Amino acid sequence: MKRTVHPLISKQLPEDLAWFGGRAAFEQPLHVGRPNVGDRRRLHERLDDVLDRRWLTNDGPCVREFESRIAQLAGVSHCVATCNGTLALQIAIRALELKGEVIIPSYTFIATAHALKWQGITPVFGDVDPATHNLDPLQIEPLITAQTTAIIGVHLWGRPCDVEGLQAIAERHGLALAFDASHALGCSWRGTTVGCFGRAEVFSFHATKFINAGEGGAVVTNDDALAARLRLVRNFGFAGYDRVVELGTNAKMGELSAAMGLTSLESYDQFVEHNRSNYDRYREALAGIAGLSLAVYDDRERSNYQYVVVEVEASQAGLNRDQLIELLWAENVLARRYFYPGCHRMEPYRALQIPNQLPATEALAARVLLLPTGCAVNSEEVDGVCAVLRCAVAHAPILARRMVGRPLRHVTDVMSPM
Ligand code: T4K
Repeated sequence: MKRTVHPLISKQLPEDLAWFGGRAAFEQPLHVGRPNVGDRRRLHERLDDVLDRRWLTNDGPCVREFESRIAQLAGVSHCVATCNGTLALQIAIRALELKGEVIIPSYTFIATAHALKWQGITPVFGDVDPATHNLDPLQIEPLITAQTTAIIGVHLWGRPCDVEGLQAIAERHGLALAFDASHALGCSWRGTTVGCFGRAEVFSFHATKFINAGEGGAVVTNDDALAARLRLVRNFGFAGYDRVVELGTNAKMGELSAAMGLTSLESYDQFVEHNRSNYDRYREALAGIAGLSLAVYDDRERSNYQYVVVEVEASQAGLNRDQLIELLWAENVLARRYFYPGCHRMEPYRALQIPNQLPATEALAARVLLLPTGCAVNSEEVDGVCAVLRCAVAHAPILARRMVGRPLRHVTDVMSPM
């Protein structure tokens, strides 16, 4: 699909904005999670090989190769590939024998919480550090009870958790530590690649991730026994043709997904480079816009730069996050409110929460805006998105007045007090 910024469209005056009747900046929607597509020819070759072999799933050669490449990339001895990241979390939780209560952040994709609840385990939500958006070790100890069995940190946006801080608490209280590393393939913390931390880490290879298998996931670990258990649980608990030795499920990755994943991995450097270049462009272009701050990736670490995350300080920008989303969608920029409104405000967790318990999470859920990036977004389009934001903030007082009382078309639910 060809998508261009309209060359003659200027975003200078309030009436230039599409929400107020101007022409939209983009003819086609600009998405946050447009899949990266690698070398099609290689993909087609691989798919032909899969079909020629007539081996479509159940530990086929593409899956095994994919596992070995991911293990190598993450610097671990084992990778167990799955059909998606959610099932990877579920089999990790099962194989680690977690039960009772597990502490996780609420500021994450809902799958982190659901993977626990699905197995009768209560997710207990810890608050995040407003600077890193990750689980704050200082908030965890008051949440530990006799039922707590583990902490699962989430390396949000690919920025790793305070692994050492979480490890110290886990050790002090005899808890398992694992990580939802869905965003963090190839990222590092203090020079060590994500994958090596805790008992196990989980990746997602969903279409919207920078390395994708269409749908896919993986658990990685350095623990031989755990890896063997993960393989059993992934495949119904089969230990041989006719021997089931434990309660398993079907979480297997198929060959077609692995073929896509392998092809994606071959373009790893190019994808990261493209993300990095978009991120740098956003950083430059957003720098002077009042009230907008870009979440920064630490230059000393390896990052995949797959998310462009902006925090909106409404008192400085003159417009709040939801008003900016509204203006952007009208321009065909489909910015997102990840991870609004926080898992603790979603079902089936709402009833368990105490109001005002997660102030940093609540603040982020109201401020964070994700902007389009990935290989489907080029630098000219980044400039187009930033031009809309610059225009909006420059005319914020007028726009805010005009928007008052007019229903927001694209932002349907607004966070209310708990
Ligand atoms: N833990 C964490 C921390 C996660 O972020 C996730 C997934 C998981 C666990 C679970 O992993 P998986 O079981 O999903 O492997 C998307 C993804 O569906 C989800 O994988 C991802 N996190 C989450 C952050 O984002 P939605 O609800 O935003 O998806 P959707 O359909 O609105 O798509 C996002 C954007 O991408 C849209 O603008 C449309 C565009 N898109 C999407 C697809 C699927 C495309 O252009 N092409 C496509 O094929 O959740």
